[in-house]
Amino acid sequence: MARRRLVVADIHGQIGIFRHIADYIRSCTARDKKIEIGFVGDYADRGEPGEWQGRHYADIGSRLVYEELFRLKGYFEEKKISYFFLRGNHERDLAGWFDNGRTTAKYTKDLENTAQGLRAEPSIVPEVLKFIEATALYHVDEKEKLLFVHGGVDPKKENILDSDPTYFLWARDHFYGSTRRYPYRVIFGHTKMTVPMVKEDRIGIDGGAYENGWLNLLSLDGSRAEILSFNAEGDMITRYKE
Ligand SMILES: [Mn+2]
Repeated sequence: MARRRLVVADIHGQIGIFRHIADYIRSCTARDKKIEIGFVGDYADRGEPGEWQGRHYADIGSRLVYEELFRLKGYFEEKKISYFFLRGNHERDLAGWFDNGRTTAKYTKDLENTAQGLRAEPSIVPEVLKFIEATALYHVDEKEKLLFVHGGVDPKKENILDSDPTYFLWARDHFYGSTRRYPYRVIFGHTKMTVPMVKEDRIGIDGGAYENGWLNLLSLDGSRAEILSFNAEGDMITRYKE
């Protein structure tokens, strides 16, 4: 029997919304410990502004999201709930920023803000870097023929698992717009879609939370996909249902 999965789209430091999703995950897994929880990456960057110990930060949300992720990870381990954290292009950028101050130019200001929020209490930085290092480029279920990835895959590769890491992190329309029939149902984030793309061989779940205030959560039960969306007030709507 197929297992149920809950997969969180690109969080991008939206702590106000993510807290509701974390609570939802805790309540679902308290009832059913067999649910697997997945994250498709882009946890930080462009996060919420706010106060931290009396000081204002342009992005404190990214820090708070990491803290919540670490709490969740501890909870999964304690309760023996399976999970996976994938790497997004923003994780690679953030790690590069801490490593040598260099990164994709257009994100520099956002990364500076994220780094400042993390350095508000710098002991979290090595923990974040360790977390990023442990993230996977993809997660695959060969039995159910499911592939989870941040950006996408190279449609020209016979075995799409041989795609270059740049594809896993960055792929856009040449991947999801391809006429090829993929051998897996590829679940991906990275590209904001007002209407989620749900096809037999691909599901795009990033709704662009940092722009519109709604963060998507895919519930996948066998081949049945349902996309829920949460806002900071804790409202939950169904964006897609099969
Ligand atoms: Mn991305």
